[in-house]
Amino acid sequence: MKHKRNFIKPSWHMPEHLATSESAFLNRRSLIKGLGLSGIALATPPLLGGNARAQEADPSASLYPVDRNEAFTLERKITPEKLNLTYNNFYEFGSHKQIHEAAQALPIRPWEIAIDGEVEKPLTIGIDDLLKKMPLEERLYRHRCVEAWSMRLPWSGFELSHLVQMAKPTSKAKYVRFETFQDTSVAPGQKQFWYPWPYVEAITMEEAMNELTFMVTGAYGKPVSKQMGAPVRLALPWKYGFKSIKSITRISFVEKQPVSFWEKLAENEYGFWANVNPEVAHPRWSQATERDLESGDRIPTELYNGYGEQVASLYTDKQDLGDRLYR
Ligand SMILES: Nc1nc2c(c(=O)[nH]1)N[C@H]1C(S)=C(S)[C@@H](COP(=O)(O)O)O[C@H]1N2
Ligand SMILES: [Mo]
Repeated sequence: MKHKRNFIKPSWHMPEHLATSESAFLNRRSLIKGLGLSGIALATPPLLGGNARAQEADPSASLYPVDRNEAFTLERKITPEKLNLTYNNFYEFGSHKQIHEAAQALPIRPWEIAIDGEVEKPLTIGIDDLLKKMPLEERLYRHRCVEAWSMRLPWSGFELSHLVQMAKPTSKAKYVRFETFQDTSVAPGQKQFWYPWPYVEAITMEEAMNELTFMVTGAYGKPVSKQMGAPVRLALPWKYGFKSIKSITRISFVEKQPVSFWEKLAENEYGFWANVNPEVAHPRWSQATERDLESGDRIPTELYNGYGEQVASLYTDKQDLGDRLYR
């Protein structure tokens, strides 16, 4: 018999309108707007922690901005950077949206990424060496959280397929598994033992080679911020946001399907595939519409978050998985 572990539910285990941290945040925002103070009050404050390394300037800053790839554009406007910098999901720093100050404690240099598993030669590479090898470009992508809020942003980075080519996986490699850093001395959330740290996500090799699968190293024309997953995170715009793992330290090519962080916690709600689908409700809320973070407008959610043209073919042979493709 399977025994379900009891754990404290994150805010997105509640119906969205009951998530207090979020509604408190939105009220604060409209209050600030009303006072005309948004620029001052919402600006990210200077670093508060005592970690000297964390305060160093990002050595990759001179690489940005990079040229935009016009093949990836949007109909609606980009979500303001300030909103993106102050409304985040990053459970390592707390299970609410206002983790941006806490995340500044994360040291992002030196930052090594291990590439291992079913590859010709496992290796460890520093982020700045990796950045030199990869062709950087900017793309405008949508982002759809499983909690039913959404935004649009200009990511900079490189296609994961380039890294896969560099890694030379063997024919045994069927999945790519990603792991986030683990360090309780900087990430207080990781002291919450009921979560299965470190954060892990995984995709199939086919998904990894898809042109949409993007390794993000920058946003809004500069290095990606710590709260958004510096120095490197994934962007899988046709999947729910939790698949887009932040602050990656290990990329493994593996034979068996890995179990991801949220899947371990609640496999019936946050499955391996997690493709956006308006017709398959989360067990506790509808996915038919989403709330645009900036305007608050409810907009219809699209199948594969609007990226069907690029990714639908990945799943034509998997329709027998039914709802499991979507949750
Ligand atoms: N390591 C790690 N990666 C993560 C998360 C997290 O808690 N830890 N949250 C995920 C979720 S649920 C979402 S919606 C996005 C949020 O990215 P953003 O804060 O840049 O909007 O990051 C994803 N990646
Ligand atoms: Mo999310």
